[in-house]
Amino acid sequence: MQDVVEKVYEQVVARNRGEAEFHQAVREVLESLGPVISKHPHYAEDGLLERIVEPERQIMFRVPWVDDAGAVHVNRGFRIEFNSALGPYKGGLRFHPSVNAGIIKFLGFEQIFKNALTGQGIGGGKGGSDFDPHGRSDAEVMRFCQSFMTELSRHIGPNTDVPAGDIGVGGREIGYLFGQYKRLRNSYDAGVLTGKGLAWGGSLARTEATGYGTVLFAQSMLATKGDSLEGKKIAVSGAGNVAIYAIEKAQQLGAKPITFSDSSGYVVDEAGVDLELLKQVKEVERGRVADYVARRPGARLVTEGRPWDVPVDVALPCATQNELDADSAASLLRNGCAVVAEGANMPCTPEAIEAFQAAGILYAPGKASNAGGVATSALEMEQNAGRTRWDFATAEAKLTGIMADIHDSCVEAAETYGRPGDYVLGANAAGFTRVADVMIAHGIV
Ligand code: NDP
Ligand code: 2IT
Repeated sequence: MQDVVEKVYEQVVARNRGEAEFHQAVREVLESLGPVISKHPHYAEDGLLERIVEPERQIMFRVPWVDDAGAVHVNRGFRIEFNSALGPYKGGLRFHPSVNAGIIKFLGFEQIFKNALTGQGIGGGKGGSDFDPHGRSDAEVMRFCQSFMTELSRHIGPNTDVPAGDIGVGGREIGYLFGQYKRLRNSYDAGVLTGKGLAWGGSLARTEATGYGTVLFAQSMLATKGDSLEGKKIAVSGAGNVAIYAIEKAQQLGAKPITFSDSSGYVVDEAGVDLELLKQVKEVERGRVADYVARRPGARLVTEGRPWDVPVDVALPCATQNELDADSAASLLRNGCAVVAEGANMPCTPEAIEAFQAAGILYAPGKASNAGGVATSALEMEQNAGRTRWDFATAEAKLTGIMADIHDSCVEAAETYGRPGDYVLGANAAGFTRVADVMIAHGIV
């Protein structure tokens, strides 16, 4: 790392003790900024770097709720409003027992640059809770969401901060959150949340957008080599929103996804994933991956490890952070995998990324390849503001155009800063310069 960025990194570590994931996300961005600052030293002036790594506002609150048996639980709620240079804070809410300030901060930090890459007017933020929705009844999830929103509602608004879904937060949770917000404010502010139901302000293609966008990005990377996804075998991790729609788009483009996973293990289905069955098990029944295997002859369940040992051409990590480490990367490379596109946020460890880059394969960081979700959230906000509704084809065409533009911005920035084909440098440099130019225009705030 260059001296100037190294100093900023050391400050981040000292001021945010023990927040390993946040340090990791900051380090990756700062490492990319060396060549940018060498060429344009003004980006290191006026405390710009020091300001960009410090959230504008961090909110942490108590979320008390009562379970079906009458027992009281106390969870912790978070909203990190990281950067509003480009627009209202925008980013998802994650409900998972592993959530803490460092996790939300890493996600909020990534979101700044991801949102900048979309070219839309959205700042960066993230929130969530250490609440675990697994095994909870609808009524318990509703009471939790109502308590969470009772506090969060003071801090958000269609022009201030616009949350959406992430791990553990899908259509059901967004519904309960919206219902409570509307009740507290006595105002139908559709644009305060995205990922809404289609009958009450949601956008067609938002459900599909993150997974679809990730696969479209992989297709664009392959196109730079005169290749495509047609006929490629794919390993997908996760079995949630991102994984399911990555599998759907990959199948539409003629590829063959053969794995998916959840925290109980991974499934290998050499015949190709039966998507209708997977949706039935995961979206309708909220079941486990074993329920798929029980109904699918030929599919097998592996309860140890992750799907990266299965020989494939393309890997799409779509579950969670640091789920693909150096050993997994070595195994993918040994088996001839030539494309990795991140559907999740920060799923590959720094050592895995280094291995992919050293091997010269196509590797896309999540802030570029999974930006289709938030981009379509911004399209949802646009429809809400105009009190209009586009059909599926219109929304999907816009998503496709945005993903192609993000891909091209990454390629161009990587070339500008002397590392053609380096999508990490490309995404960080292109995202950073968009935010930084506006921060400079706004003065020292
Ligand atoms: P979901 O909650 O719909 O699905 C998450 C999936 O990942 C589940 O199968 C879950 O299994 C698995 N998973 C989560 N945490 C772990 C863990 N610690 N260990 C093993 N498996 C785990 O979430 P999404 O699909 O929405 O999100 C997946 C990833 O994509 C996240 O990194 C998220 O930040 C990112 N992302 C999501 C976007 C969106 O629009 N939803 C947009 C951009 C990025 P289990 O149910 O067993 O926990
Ligand atoms: O990580 C992400 O980009 C998301 N979870 C989606 C955020 C959003 O506001 O749609």
